[in-house]
Amino acid sequence: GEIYKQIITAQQQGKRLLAILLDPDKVDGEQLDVLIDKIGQSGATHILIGGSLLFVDQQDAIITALKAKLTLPILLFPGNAAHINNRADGILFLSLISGRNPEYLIGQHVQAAPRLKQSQLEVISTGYILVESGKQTTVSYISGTTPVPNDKPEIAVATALAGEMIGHKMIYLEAGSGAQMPVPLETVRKVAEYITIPLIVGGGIRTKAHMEQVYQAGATMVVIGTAFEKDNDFFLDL
Ligand code: 1GP
Repeated sequence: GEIYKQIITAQQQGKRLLAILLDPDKVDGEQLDVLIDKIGQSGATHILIGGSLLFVDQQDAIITALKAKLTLPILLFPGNAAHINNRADGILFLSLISGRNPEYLIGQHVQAAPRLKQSQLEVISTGYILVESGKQTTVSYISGTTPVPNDKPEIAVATALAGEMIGHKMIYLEAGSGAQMPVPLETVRKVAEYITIPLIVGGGIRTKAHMEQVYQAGATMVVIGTAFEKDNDFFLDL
């Protein structure tokens, strides 16, 4: 439980955690060394790896290369049970609690559990809440679920509270990778106010000013994927 303990400590001390999300399908294998150096210089505290689909079979190679150079904890951010990889340090065991598709609430988890039991991965149960963000996102389409309406923070709050009461250890408010509209700050603020477990926020965060606002609103961890993918120097002046 080391990774989760550190996240809880950070939350208690009001420290900000920053995760870089690497989607294996979007990583240029030829540029991996450069990318890893940039991650090392970024100030990130965690690396998330995963995506909805895996076209390119390079998750293993990416994790191996990351481990050779960096000591940051690597957490799987899986699209389904097939994406489990024992080389990572832990897994966000995501339950898509904003949706009503049993496959992503419990089905994939049943398939994953025996493999996770045999692995060394630290399993961190995470209530995953998808918030409407303009154009339909991959995660909404693939999961066949409707996100929480963007102008209904109270639904996000009730969902997050239910997630905490069910026993999830963290809540992840997600607009979806490359989202047109990120999770509204008001929603982040209200959810952070009601839950006691750490709050992760990601999707469509493109500027450092916006990152700052998301932390101010109460996020313990901010996740940046696309902005870093497009510009590997995104974090340099952080
Ligand atoms: C997606 O929250 C993450 O699952 C990151 O989103 O790619 O938009 O930064 P971006």
